[in-house]
Amino acid sequence: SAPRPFAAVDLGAASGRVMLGRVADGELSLTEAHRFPNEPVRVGPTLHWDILALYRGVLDGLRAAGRTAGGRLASVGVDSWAVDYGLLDASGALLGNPVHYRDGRTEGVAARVAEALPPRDLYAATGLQELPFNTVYQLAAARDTPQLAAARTLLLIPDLIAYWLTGVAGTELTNASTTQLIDPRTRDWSPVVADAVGVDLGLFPPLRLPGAPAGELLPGVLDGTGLTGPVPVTAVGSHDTASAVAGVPAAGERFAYIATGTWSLAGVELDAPVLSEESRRANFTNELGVDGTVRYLRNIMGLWLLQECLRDWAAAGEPHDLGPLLERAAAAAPLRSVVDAGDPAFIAPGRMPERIARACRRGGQPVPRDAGETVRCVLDSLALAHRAAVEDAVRLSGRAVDTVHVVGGGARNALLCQLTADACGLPVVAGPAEAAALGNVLTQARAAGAVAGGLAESRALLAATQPLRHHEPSGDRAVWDRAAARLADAGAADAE
Ligand code: LFR
Repeated sequence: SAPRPFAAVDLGAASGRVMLGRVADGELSLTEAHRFPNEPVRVGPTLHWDILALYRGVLDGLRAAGRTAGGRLASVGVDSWAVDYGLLDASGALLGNPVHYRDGRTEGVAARVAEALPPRDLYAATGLQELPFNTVYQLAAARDTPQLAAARTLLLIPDLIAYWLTGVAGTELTNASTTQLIDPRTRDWSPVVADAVGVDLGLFPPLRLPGAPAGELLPGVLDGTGLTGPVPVTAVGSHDTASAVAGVPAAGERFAYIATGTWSLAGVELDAPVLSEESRRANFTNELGVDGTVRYLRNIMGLWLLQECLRDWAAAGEPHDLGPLLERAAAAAPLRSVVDAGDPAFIAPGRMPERIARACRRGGQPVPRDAGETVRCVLDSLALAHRAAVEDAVRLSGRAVDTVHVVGGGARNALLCQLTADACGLPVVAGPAEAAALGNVLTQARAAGAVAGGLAESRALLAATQPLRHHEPSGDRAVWDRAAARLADAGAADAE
């Protein structure tokens, strides 16, 4: 009989999915069992994840996966976005709905933490890019709340889902590295940071590594999903970006990657962190990857800018279909105006077209006149930010690259991929779009002995089996230099 498939639960900020991965004799295929929207809910001032709706989506997905697979799965792995968490009380009950990283409660908190621990010391200890929503800042914002006082356990989102599926609590390392409480040199907790910020590390269950066993589906879960036990759950790179990087179909090590979805995560894979002051000032992060790797990358706003424009236009009664809109963007004048896609001012939701127009005006650039021009501005700006991140990663790490791999949802956006190739002056290999789910599946398959070798062998399997598109760099790179200079001037004028 055919070998049992692996189920990858992959929760993104815009949607969640359960994918079935089949691995056998040099073959690797991925099919979608179930996809469901991820719709945050504002209650009072606070933006929450609808965690039970997401968990229902996971159960529906496992049921659908089971139907396709005759009720039998080889294993399940869970990944999601990073930094966010749920708190459990002493009985294991969830305390409140997890708060969304785009919630405003962390405003100004980084400055407060900086008084206890100077940014350069925090960076030297954790190597993490300062983003307002890092778990450390969320916990500092929640300090002295009754909820945190009642909490006995903190579970990052994928660990929370895994806990509900198995009853086993753990803290997967790649995602733990986004808390800003992990030292990337020891790949263990940093008591120095925890003490300085007043975080109780005892809230975190033991660390576990990608590939480690993470329990079995509980009898109630098997019942509810029609699966036949035992079904093991395997820790994967539970940070979706860690799984996406594991899912990059690269050969060798001379490559940069850009994991594009709601965010663009652009950088290189290293063996050791870069913790220099220069790296901190360049806003580079050292997140941990599977197999002892370091994901040296920069967080860039990503397709969030486009998603939020679409949401705004639809709410205003002028919905746009993405296909025609991208055609208009492709036909629009290139690099007419660009915004800083790394600017934290774009993190919060709402009124995105207006905010983009304002940023253009402030930078002394023409304001986009319609939706097509707005989308062109977004994609040009992303390509420009991709280029800066790739160049800085190369410069700061000393790792030379000759190819840029674009994976994740943005790999489907041919215009974005071509602009990225043009801006970087490097060939772009686009795909797979479902790199996170594939990285998730491959980590499980390796743990089960269904795929031999390490990351390199898994990547060769991806390259041999997944459809990829190639974009050669075209045009004059100097136009990108000029756009970058324009943006730098605007930023300098703004800071004055
Ligand atoms: C991408 C991602 C990024 C992380 C952001 C917030 O989905 O996981 O890596 O910085 O979401 O968690």
